[in-house]
Amino acid sequence: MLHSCLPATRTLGVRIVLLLLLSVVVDVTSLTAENLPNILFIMSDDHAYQAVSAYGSQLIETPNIDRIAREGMRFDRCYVTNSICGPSRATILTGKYSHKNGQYDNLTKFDGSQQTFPKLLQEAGYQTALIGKWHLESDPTGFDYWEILPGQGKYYRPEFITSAGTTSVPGYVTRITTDKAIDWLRSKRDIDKPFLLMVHHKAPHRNWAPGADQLAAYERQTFPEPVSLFDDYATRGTAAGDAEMRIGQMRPDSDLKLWNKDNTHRKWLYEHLTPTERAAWEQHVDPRLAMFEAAKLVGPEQTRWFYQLYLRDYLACIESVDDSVGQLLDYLDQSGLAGNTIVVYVSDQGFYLGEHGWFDKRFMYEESLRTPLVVRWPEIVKPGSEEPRIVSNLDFAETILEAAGIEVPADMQGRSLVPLLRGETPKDWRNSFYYHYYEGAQREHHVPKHEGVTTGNAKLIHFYEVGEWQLFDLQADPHELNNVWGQAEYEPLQRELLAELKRLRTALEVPPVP
Ligand code: SGN
Ligand code: CA
Repeated sequence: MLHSCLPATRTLGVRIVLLLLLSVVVDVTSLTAENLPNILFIMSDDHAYQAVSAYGSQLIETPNIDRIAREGMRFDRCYVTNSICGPSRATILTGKYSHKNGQYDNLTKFDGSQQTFPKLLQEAGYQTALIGKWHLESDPTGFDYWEILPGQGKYYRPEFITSAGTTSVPGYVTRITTDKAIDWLRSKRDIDKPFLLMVHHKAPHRNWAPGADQLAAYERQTFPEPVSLFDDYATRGTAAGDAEMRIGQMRPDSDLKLWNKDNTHRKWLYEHLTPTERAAWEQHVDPRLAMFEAAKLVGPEQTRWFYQLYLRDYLACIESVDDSVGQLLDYLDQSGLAGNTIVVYVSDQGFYLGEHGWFDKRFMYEESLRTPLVVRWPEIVKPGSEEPRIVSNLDFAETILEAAGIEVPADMQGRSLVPLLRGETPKDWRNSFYYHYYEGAQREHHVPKHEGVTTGNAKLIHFYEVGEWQLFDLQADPHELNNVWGQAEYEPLQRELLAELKRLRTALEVPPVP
């Protein structure tokens, strides 16, 4: 395809001339600037693939996200490089691992002076916009237009920062972010230029506060429990056992909204609500507290109850995200943009919905390593395709650059997904993937630093901060409950993965760890 063989020209004008020149010798129809694809990149925060019906969720229907999958491609093994917000976002922007882009954890301020894919698109004549969660501390660079939430942002009456200052907007964050995105598409962009619009939702991040309209959506449902809700962490040492992210450790007030009238979280939230929103919340949570107090649950029974409340709120937050996807897709249809716009839906990482008894992310275990990813690209992606190969948030920058006809810089560490999107089967596609989590046991949730390698069928993890190794045969043990490190029958697999870890560390130039 022509796009991939275009040289790295930096201005749209030069690229159009080149395209026209090439059109003399190449018989393709997509040779005008109007045909450069737009990119709508929608990302949520902490959306587990277990809560997407396109992935077979037993918990929720997500018809709009599913529509992208149905009309495009569903990726079944999209792994993140470092399963936490800031680092994932930095990897997406740079196409590089944390040790190359400097964003090791959520505490670091992103170095916005470095190369990012929005900057390269901008230099090539694209119009670039970002709306929603950013969480990288420094001001965005490479965007013609940006409106971001400060830090984690608020669910209700959120503040938005622009280069001109901060404003707070009454209402619910997912809806406001969507309205701002549609407003930008409708009236703020230059219709003569192709665009990149990144819409970054706060939802469904902790503390899982649903929109007033969605509060009751799941309140009467009872959800199946995952097999490892009462994981005893046997065979997985202190690395898993000492993490503080068990459902039973949730805060009843802020996490589960079991609050009485004087509760500080309740007071804080209610101050941010409109009168209508407040009435909906009171009607919703007051009976919850009454039922909880009447039940007097302790131990495992309390954990079971917490799990149900957690999922009710978490899924109701996703309901708003799925609605947002629907509104954005509708706008593309109504405006005539749909045919020439690549639509991506992804989360910044995966999330635990009770597996291993947990909420949150960070670990290299499957639920947080793997993130949902669906992509629609009319005319290019065969509708309803499913892609089982290992892909990563490391690949997004390269993919979008190639789709826009821009040469991928040699120092990016991922690989363009364009061949996979075209339905090709590259023989040299990656068979293994390197992961590294840096925040460490001293930080929130006490997950020790670790690195590892997975082939999708087997996984090796080195929790070097606490000196523990884990090895999983994912085919025999998909829930990762049985660490077989050091077992004689797995010695060949162990040796193979140790060698692969070493190979990947060298190829990716990862500095030594203690
Ligand atoms: C907050 C949450 C944590 C969560 C981090 C990082 N605590 O600190 O549970 O792991 O964000 O999330 S809370 O009490 O403030 O809700 S991330 O997605 O931004 O990386
Ligand atoms: Ca996140």
